[in-house]
Amino acid sequence: MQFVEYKKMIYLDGDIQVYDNIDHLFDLPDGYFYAVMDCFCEKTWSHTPQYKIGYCQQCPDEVKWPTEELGQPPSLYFNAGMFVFEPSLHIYDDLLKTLQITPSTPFAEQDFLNMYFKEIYKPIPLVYNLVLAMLWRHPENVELDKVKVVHYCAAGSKPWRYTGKEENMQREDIKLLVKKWWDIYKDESLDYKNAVAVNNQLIADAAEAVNQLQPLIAAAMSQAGAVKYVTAPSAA
Ligand SMILES: [Mn+2]
Ligand SMILES: [Zn+2]
Repeated sequence: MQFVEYKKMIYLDGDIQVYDNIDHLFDLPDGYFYAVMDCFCEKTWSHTPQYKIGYCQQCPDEVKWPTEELGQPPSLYFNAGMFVFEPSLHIYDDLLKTLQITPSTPFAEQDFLNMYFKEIYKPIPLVYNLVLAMLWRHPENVELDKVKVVHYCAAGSKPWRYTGKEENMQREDIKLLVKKWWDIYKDESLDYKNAVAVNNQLIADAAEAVNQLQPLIAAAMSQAGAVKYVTAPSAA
């Protein structure tokens, strides 16, 4: 699969659910890599200087980046669970080549993609990839009813193995989002097979309707034909 027939695509992790139409993302200007900025506040970030000094790009004014000690602030860093990109065989080859000479880092492909696309990365609003930790780390940035895409990435939040025992997992917003995932999962009208079956039935119904109309259509055609072949007046 090369996908080169597509101009733009949206990658989504398997632990992501889309709750609203996001087609308009395909209309974003070409030439950029779009994704939502990550949050550095959870323990999974404890290996980073950001975490150590309590700096997060989601609230860059709370703890300012100490430029004098640490130099320029780090580039904006995206969560790679969702991104808008332009398929390209050239970039594909170059990604593989670059990977060969890149030392591995704790956030594996996410770190790599951030490094590789640093120059053309453009942040998009967090409604396109709600990283769950945002709910308790930066609640002032989140309007839950506006969120279109939810990323069940926090420890214990995967809906298919949710127990509610891990930290923060008893929050009402989390319970609501887990229920929302199950509602979609159980909705048979959204199943691909059902969709195909429904579509086939519609086609069959339409064909049957045309069959029943056939005598009428034939009659109409012959009448039309009769009109058509009326001899034109010689003077025309
Ligand atoms: Mn994920
Ligand atoms: Zn944060």
